[in-house]
Amino acid sequence: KESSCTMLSNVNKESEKGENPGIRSLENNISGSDPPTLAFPSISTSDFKFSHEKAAEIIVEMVEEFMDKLGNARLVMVDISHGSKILSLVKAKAAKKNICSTKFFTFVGDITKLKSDGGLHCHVIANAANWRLKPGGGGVNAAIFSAAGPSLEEATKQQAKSLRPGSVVAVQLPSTSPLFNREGVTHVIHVLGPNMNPQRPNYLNNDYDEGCKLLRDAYSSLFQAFISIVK
Ligand code: AR6
Repeated sequence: KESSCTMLSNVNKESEKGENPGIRSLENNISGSDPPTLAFPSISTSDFKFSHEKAAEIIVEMVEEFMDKLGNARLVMVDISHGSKILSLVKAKAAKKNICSTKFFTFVGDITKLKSDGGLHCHVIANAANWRLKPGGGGVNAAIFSAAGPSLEEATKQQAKSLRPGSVVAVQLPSTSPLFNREGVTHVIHVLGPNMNPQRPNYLNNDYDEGCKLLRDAYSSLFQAFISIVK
């Protein structure tokens, strides 16, 4: 198990040129069929104003906890911006731990165009949702609902009407969705993270004891839901 990870990460390093290490060559050369992959954004750290430092700590901790449960599946943390602070923090923290770099890595790109723009096929993507599970509102939520088309809103409504902070709902994308057809995304997992923005619902008023607990719950539920989908 360990040797196959070492072998893969060497290939990964050798082909590393820019911010996104050797994804195309990994996909083309090593795996005939893509390993089941979850792409997730940093939950709560933009509009919800959660501490980047605390979030990075929790992300790496939760990824580490789930490593052994992944089988051949992998987790990819995505951010749209090249200067992403949270991505750099997570990358640095993950490098200090014994985390297999082919089972977990960071990637710069639009989560709605990972395959078409980035050559990275992700079967499942996570959304940083709002409690009403509504489209719009900016950020990654607006991008995913817009790229997926109205069928995502319909399919979501059939699963749940609202979300509690720290919880998730997994939605299978109807085959009519452009996100399914163009990007090969089969599921969207909506995640509601803790909110530290006084102008948004469920404001935690800087209570990071509760906030960190809820963010751990959110990632744990997300990774568990992904594993249930792909196993
Ligand atoms: N692709 C990849 N990453 C993205 C994209 C994209 N297209 N767009 C944004 N990000 P946010 P939150 C990154 O604010 O803090 C919404 O209005 C972004 O850089 O989307 O959990 C909802 O309706 C950041 O790192 O989510 C909620 O009300 C990360 O995605 C509220 O915002 C999450 O930023 C949720 O706030």
